[in-house]
Amino acid sequence: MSTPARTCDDGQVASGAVDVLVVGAGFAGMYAVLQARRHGFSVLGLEAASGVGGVWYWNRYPGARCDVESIDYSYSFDEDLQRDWTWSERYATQPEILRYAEHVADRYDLRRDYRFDRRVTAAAFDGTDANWTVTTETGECHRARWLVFATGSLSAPNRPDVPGLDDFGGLLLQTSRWPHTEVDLTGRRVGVIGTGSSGVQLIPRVAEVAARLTVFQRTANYTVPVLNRQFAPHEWNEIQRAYPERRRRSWASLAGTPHVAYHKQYAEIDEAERLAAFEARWREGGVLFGKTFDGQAVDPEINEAARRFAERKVREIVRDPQTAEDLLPSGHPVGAKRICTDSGYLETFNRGNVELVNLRRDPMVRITERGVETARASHDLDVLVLATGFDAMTGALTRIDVRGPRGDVLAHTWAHGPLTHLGLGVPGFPNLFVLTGPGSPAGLSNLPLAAEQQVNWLMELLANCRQRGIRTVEARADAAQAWTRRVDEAARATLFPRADSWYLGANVSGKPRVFMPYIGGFKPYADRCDDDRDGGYAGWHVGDVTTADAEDLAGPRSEPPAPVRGGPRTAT
Ligand code: N01
Repeated sequence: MSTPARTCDDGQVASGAVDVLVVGAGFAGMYAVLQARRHGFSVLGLEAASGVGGVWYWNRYPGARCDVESIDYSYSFDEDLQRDWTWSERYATQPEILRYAEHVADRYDLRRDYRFDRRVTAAAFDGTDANWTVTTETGECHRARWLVFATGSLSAPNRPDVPGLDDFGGLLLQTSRWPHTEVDLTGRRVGVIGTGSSGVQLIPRVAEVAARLTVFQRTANYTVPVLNRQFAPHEWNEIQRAYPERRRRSWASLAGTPHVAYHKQYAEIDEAERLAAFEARWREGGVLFGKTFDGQAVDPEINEAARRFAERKVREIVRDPQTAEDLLPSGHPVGAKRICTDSGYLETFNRGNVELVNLRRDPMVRITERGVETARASHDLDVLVLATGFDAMTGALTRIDVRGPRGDVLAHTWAHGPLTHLGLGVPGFPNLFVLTGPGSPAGLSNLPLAAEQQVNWLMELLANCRQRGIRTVEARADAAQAWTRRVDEAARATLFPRADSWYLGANVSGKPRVFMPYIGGFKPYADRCDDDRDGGYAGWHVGDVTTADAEDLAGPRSEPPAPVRGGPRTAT
């Protein structure tokens, strides 16, 4: 490819070049802006939304809450912040998490470095001055030495390819773009397409008020009651006392939370104890059921035992035998798609105003002006909700026209699946870094901690470059190929590739089937990043402007910088 890097006309450039430009104001982006500032860099944040919060800004559908416990799903970098914020519930709702994000933005005065309502549409690297030029939908251009994409793994909505979607005459909603004003569904005929985490949370809330709710299910999912509860005021003293140890365990864990599997191995115990262990996890509530035993995501026998247990729960709860049958997940191992967490989801199907349409038996034919037509029936609707998920991990980035100095286009480089070194850098794109994206453990970990780990590592690298007068850093092609192979091999060692999940891109038609997140664990990943640094950033070309062709990517072009010690906190 030989497309030249594009530059803005002078009249379009909104400001002089900054050191660091961060795209996105979710948890990763906000922390990147803060740490860039603390490291003494000039920084600019661009955000498509009108405020901070990322996924928690957009996903405002009724019932939205996080499936990671609130006391874990928060930043750990500042003990004063941790002490000053009080979560009201075990699993926080979307409004409370958004309030937390806004509180963080206020506390560190982050908005002063952000421009909102600026959707980034293009970025091009100018090899002559080693700067990125970043263009927004509003036509603004900005220049920066280092470009950090914190655009989120679950942010680009997946609009299903269903014939006639635009013909629908009623109100069409999407969970990931829910209106900011209240939507009154009282007494209306509502249809919901999609039964992943979003649909499973939304459906019970809609059923409470709708005249009639029709759920269009393509794949039944494993769902576990979340068993949410309010925190009592006196609990906070105990939570605060235990926080340091809880965080220490989380930083040393595989998923960024302090939880561990059952204390005995599945093979060592009898059937009664196995069932008791599953029951205990079920009663604990939430996604941990998917990790009851060590090896549950790897060993088909343990996984099958978990499946049988979950099946019994569905049959106990759902009264109509055919509906229960339709709600039984089949064809994918427990946990290989993100387990859903619910508040009364299965019970919803015992209501008289709720109908389940199993699209495997009664396929969707088209959307019409009046509603949804399946092979066997026409369903008239006032409101149709798409709970159809995301073009996950890569979608937010490949929708941006990102061009490197040798004409590489990111969407083309990733056409057969994402190629990254440590999920952080992409060969062909110097000075560009991706946070919580493909090749990182973020999609399978507690995101705020995953973001902190990557940002800490990145800022140490950038500070190091500044100290050494280094203008460019680019992931080496061989390192990226090796890391991408490792991401793939780690997934293949588990049962995860057996499910048509968003981890694999299988939910988006035409997307290559490649397992995208690193499943080897949060702490092992952090250690791998630290090894890379301690090896003198061995996976990167560290030097001046990269003008070489692909063959030249085989070795470092200048002395790599020595690691800077005593920087921000890391996972160890
Ligand atoms: O999206 P999904 P989501 N016709 O992709 C169906 C996180 N999250 O927004 O499975 C009919 O899981 C699709 O069917 P199938 C969490 O990590 C967390 O619900 O592809 N159906 C599926 O049922 C989660 O995993 C929280 O066969 C179609 C559904 O739409 C991730 O976000 C809350 C279809 C999409 O499910 C994504 O969850 C919400 C079509 N053409 C989200 N296209 C919590 O923290 C798609 N579907 C609790």
